[in-house]
Amino acid sequence: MKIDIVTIFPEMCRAPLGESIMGRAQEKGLLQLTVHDLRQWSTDKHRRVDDMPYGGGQGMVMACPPLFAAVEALRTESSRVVLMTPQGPRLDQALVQSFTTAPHLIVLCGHYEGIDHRVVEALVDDEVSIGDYILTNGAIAANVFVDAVVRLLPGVLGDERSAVEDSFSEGLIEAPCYTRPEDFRGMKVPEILLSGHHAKIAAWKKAEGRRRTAQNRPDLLQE
Ligand code: J9Q
Repeated sequence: MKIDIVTIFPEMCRAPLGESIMGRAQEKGLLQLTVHDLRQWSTDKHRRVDDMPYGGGQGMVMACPPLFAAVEALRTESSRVVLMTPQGPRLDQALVQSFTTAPHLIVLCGHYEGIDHRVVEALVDDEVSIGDYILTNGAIAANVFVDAVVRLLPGVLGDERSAVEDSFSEGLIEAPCYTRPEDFRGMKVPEILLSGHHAKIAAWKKAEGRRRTAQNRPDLLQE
């Protein structure tokens, strides 16, 4: 998969997406990631990419010309243009899945109070929010989005199983997990996990997963 991220804070994506599994996905040739500085498409002598809002209001608005120039330079027939914005549909695992078959993603990161709506209307295929809270800029959200998509690409995770079996892929939270020591300051690992009864352990994990889902995420149980 090819991914181009367009942001005024390229370092905010380069470091996080260069580490660990995302870094290895690139070394393995499974991900071709380029992080672009939007200012390179600014024609303003001060390299400005934003301007005052028409009709008044707080803050600045990201202007059309640099964003149009960026997308027009980067897009091909097969590109899907994604805008990180708190106004988009909320990202969940099903929406993440839907991006895994795209050969090319162009991820636009908004900043400031907003982005000229003509960008959304004319260029953007998908608006994506990573959750109901306000970030300082879209590059933070882009890291979350790219990580969630790329880890699902074939060959990216060493252990193919873990992509499918992780929390949420079955719509429920996982059972709690433990490692050595068996007794830490008097806090003991549940007996059943030490028993070696694989069927009983599986049943316990399923029940604990359900219990934790009901406790922490009742919204996941109401389909
Ligand atoms: C660009 N808060 O928030 C949640 N998902 C995306 C965002 C976001 C933000 C500010 C700018 C994206």
